[in-house]
Amino acid sequence: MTRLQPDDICHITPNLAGYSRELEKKTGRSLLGIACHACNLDEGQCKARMQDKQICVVPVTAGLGIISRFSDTVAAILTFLGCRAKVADQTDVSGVAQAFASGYDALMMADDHRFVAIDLHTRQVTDNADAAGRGFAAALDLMAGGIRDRDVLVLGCGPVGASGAAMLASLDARVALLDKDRRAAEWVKETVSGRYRTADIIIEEDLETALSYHRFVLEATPVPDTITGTLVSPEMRVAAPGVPSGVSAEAAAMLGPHLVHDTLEIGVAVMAVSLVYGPIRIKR
Ligand code: PYL
Repeated sequence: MTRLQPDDICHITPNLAGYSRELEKKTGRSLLGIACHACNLDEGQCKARMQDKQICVVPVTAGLGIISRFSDTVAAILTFLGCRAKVADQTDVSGVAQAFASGYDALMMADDHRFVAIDLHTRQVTDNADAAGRGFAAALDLMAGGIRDRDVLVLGCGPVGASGAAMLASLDARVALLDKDRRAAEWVKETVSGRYRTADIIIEEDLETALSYHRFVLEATPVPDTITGTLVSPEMRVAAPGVPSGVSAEAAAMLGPHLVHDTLEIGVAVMAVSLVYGPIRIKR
């Protein structure tokens, strides 16, 4: 997992309303709307239940330590969505103890390996990588006007790509996978095929060839410039949860409103909605 830098997130808090409006223009749904779509939930009902959730964000000093503004930004996203969120006064074990002792419903915390939301009542754990994969797949579904029976290319078969591929398969897309490590793609194909009616998942070998005939792309690699300007076509729609983004600056400018990318917002929104509604089964 690529570690976020303060510069990757410092713009988020002051721009949450603007970002949500931008998502609405691109996908037809707000930040909360995309998260609800990812969890197959009604946005109105979800909004009403968000305010019942008290979530404690616990800063973690382990490993490479605190990322400046990380916890504040997560709390700001949760607050924007309508939850009651607060950053713990203390870090690590003391922060976790505070979350339990003060009666919070859930906590969120991240070290260098995992970023999780834990429901303190049900013990449900939601992983950010899984949430981001689902959230961006949902955004792609919306940008496509329905991904059912469409060909979708998933670039990168790590945890985010795997989750996105599963979500897209659950929506009955025809999924193609590409990873520089073919075994990763084979593992995702096997896992997703086992869960969904998806005997038709294919593995692509060559990036340029695959991009030449795929209109819908989930870019889930952490490799900058995976999609460059020369590989972009006017009809392409790209959802890019990768950190750093695999979409080059030139490609991003060419895609314009047909690209959804962020570093934290959609993943955190899906985590929050999952907390509100408990375990989500993504198969429709
Ligand atoms: C959460 C993200 C998504 C992308 N990369 C992941 C990352 O940066 N993980 C590290 C998070 C560390 C947070 C730090 C803190 O401030 O509490 N321990």
